[in-house]
Amino acid sequence: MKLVNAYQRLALVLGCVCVVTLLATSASAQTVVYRVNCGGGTVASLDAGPDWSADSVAAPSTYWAAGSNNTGSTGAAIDMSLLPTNVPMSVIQAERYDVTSGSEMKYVFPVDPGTYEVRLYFAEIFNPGCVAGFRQFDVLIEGELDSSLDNIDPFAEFGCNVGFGRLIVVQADSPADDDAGQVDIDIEFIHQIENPAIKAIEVVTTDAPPVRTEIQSWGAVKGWF
Ligand SMILES: [Ca+2]
Ligand SMILES: [Ca+2]
Ligand SMILES: [Ca+2]
Ligand SMILES: [Ca+2]
Repeated sequence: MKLVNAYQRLALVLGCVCVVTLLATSASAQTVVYRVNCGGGTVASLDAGPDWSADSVAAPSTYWAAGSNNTGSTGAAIDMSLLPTNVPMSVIQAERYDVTSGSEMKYVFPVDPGTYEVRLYFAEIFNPGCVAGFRQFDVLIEGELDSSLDNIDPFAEFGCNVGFGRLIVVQADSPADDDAGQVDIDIEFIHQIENPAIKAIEVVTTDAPPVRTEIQSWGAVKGWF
């Protein structure tokens, strides 16, 4: 009788542990670890997350690791209809870009080992660039090229002054492309035609299941563009 009770108690305890674990998993919130306003100053957050940190010529982001120190901006209104409502328009109105000489543009974000969403924000805001084929670039995440980040042509895809985002889930625990002594997420912008340009970057924790070793899923999975 005592043995049965012990098993019953054990089952009850295990059952509670399982329920608690499932609830904890399904209820876990995503945390914004990094938020960078590429090409501009600090912009106040529109949600409970951190502000969009500065990455201007005078005050480049700590996480900007390579490329020419060039920025651009527009006063024109941006069509924000494709983006989440917590993305400020002013963040999309300023960009960092990289000229062909020297290194390719790169950002490096030190992180704890784990799985993260890398959210990249784009738009064609350079008026002469509002021609299909004017600008094309690739973005490598942890040295890998996802098809959604191959030959990005912002004007050809969405037109002039239209903000859009691409979301990549990456597992940051591979030493292959990490700097000595730290696990990090490397984001590199590779010239194809004219200069690569980026408006903003977010790194966000996620419980998304693994699909591939490094880059694990992409925008269309979660309704990004
Ligand atoms: Ca360069
Ligand atoms: Ca390419
Ligand atoms: Ca890395
Ligand atoms: Ca920006």
